[in-house]
Amino acid sequence: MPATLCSPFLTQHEPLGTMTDVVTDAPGQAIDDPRSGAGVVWIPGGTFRMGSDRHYPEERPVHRVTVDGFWIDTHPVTNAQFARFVAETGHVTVAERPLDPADYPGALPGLLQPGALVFRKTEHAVDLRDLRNWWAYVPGACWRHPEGPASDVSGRANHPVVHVAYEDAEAYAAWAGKDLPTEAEWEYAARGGLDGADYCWGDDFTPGGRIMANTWQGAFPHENAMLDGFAGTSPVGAFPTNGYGLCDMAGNVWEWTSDWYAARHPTDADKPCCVPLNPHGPARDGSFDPRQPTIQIPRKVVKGGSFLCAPSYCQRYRPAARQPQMIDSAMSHIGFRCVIRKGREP
Ligand SMILES: [Ca+2]
Repeated sequence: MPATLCSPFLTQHEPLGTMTDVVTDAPGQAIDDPRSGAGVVWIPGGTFRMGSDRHYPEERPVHRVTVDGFWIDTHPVTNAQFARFVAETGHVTVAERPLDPADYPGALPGLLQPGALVFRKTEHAVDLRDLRNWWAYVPGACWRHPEGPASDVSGRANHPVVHVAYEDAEAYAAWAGKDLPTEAEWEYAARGGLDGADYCWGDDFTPGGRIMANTWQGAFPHENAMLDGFAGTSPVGAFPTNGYGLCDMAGNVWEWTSDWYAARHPTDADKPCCVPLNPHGPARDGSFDPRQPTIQIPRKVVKGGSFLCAPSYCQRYRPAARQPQMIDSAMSHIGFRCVIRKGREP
């Protein structure tokens, strides 16, 4: 197996040590998390430049942040891992539960059946300002049936689980003895030690012509050239790892973080002494969507972009990129990974 590719099977069958063996200033030592059996890597703490002043407005301003060291899953939680969690706990995901009409004033009855939002490639070019052109609410769609009741995850055990709302991700993390990452932790890990770089691997999107992440090639959303080999999600480990040995920190699926969303980052600290340590994001009440005032569902930050991010439409396959997501959202391009903070090692 090439050293630049990560594999959950490598880390599951060839553990390199235990969590307490790890030298805390050295990154990249993948070991088994003894609770969930997932590969985790120690990310040494440090200060980095979070955000970007060169891309979308919500990524501004660049500001310094310090995070303590933490463990993070080497890849997004897979269908196989999520299935084990469900088998052991009986967890029923948000997308599988009946909806309360009180939470969705004005919604058509057909939209109140359990289900999830499924991406559908269009036949031709559409108005890119209207997401309804390619997102369909599909009753019966859920993590077990990603495209609807007639679909399943056979052959996709090693793909990231999708259609998980925030509380599903939280429940998984609690079961695994972990937490969801803050946005700062997630971005710091995604940068892989390349402070200030545009991408997880440097400043060139396709170094030497190589596609480094599962994104969308072609004119979105009607022409998926699939030059990376994948129309939808891909198995974790199909693309090169970043400098910390992490898979899929760009593309494949968006990943939940624990931070509430605000449309801008805080400004940079005036002095090194005042750089925020382990920030947890802004307050919940500011996270609501101002364009939809009748919907009072708070929004968390998701990171990393997905297989739907295209240079022509959404260049969010970058560590600084971020997007707000209502916490009840179950979509075919959102998954998650977990962290373990110091002092919580099993
Ligand atoms: Ca792709």
